Amino acid sequence: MWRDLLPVGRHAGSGGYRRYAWTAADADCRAWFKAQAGARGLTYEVDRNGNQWAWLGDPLAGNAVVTGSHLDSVPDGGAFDGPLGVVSSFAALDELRHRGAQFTRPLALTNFGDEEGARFGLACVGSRLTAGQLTPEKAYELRDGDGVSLPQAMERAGHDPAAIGPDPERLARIGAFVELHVEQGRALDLSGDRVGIASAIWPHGRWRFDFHGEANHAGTTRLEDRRDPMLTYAETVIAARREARLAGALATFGKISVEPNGVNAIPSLVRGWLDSRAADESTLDTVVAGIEKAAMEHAERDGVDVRVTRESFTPVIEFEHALRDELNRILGGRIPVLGTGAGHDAGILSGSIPTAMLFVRNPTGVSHSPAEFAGEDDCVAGVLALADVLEGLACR
Ligand code: HGY
Ligand code: MN
Ligand code: MN
Repeated sequence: MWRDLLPVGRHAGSGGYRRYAWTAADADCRAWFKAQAGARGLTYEVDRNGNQWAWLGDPLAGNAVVTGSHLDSVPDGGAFDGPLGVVSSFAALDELRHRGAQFTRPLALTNFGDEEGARFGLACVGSRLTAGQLTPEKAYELRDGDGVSLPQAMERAGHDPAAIGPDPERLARIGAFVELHVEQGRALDLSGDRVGIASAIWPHGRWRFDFHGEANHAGTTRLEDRRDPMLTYAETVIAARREARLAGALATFGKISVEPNGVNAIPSLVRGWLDSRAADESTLDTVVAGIEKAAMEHAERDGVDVRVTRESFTPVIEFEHALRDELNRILGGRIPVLGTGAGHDAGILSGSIPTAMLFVRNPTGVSHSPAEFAGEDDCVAGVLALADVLEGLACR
């Protein structure tokens, strides 16, 4: 399964993945998921928001145990972030069938669409729509870098955008959702464990900073006559690092767009996207406020106008303790429980249903990079742990 998926959406030059929502690469990933479901005789469906489901047992019976993750990637992402959870779900089902496990609850395997938000800028679109945390109206406003709207992209990919929206009936039929994910950090490498359980997800958000300056000639405009937004942007990036360091938080400007983006032209507009995360919301608020304040002060000095728009925000997620402790009990009680700064569909869904996460050791901690890696032994340990958890939850 793993090898079948590896080449899909992989960029030859970077070795990274470009599996963006509703693109051809995404369609190939979806076709792979449907084929794996069919090969196991599972009942396949696509829900109103484009998430894929593969059912064993009656999808309408209720109290289902669901496991899965996402197949889309960040630009030049790694092979494991998302796909490891989906492949492990199918492999865990194979293992349970090998064990002759008798299911007493419906089981579903899922691929949640557009988790990374790489194309339309908002993470976890499939699960947010389903959980009612993103309204169809707001979803309709999302556009990619070429101005293609989310509904247009869905339509071109063969999914009816008119259907998108909350799906409380579906969520009401789920008793527990467990997502296995490669760890995006080194806690398990440092503790020497193959598998961990999630305790919480840090609050995090995305803010777009628009720096409006004055386009002019790079070769003839005196420095004192410039209103250069790139200068203000650069000062803001430095301020972001300072604010984050002082607060023990995280702040990243990873994406920028420049107009007109000419080597010999002072830009008229620089857009920078801030991703900031902290262990608690008040710290996060302080960090972002500090960065905004610095941006305004530098903009004042540079004769630049800056506007900040919050594009997404996810409050702190505390995974349900009962399910978290049940997983630990099933796995022998000595599994490390660790927090994370990475967002996940399980985090979004935790507002609607009991959810939990299993992490698989990532020896370097590197993620959102072609260098992302997890060893086969650790991945197998993850599959067996997921199989044990599913057996403990759905086969008693
Ligand atoms: O950004 C995140 O934390 C996740 O990878 N979507
Ligand atoms: Mn990710
Ligand atoms: Mn992920």
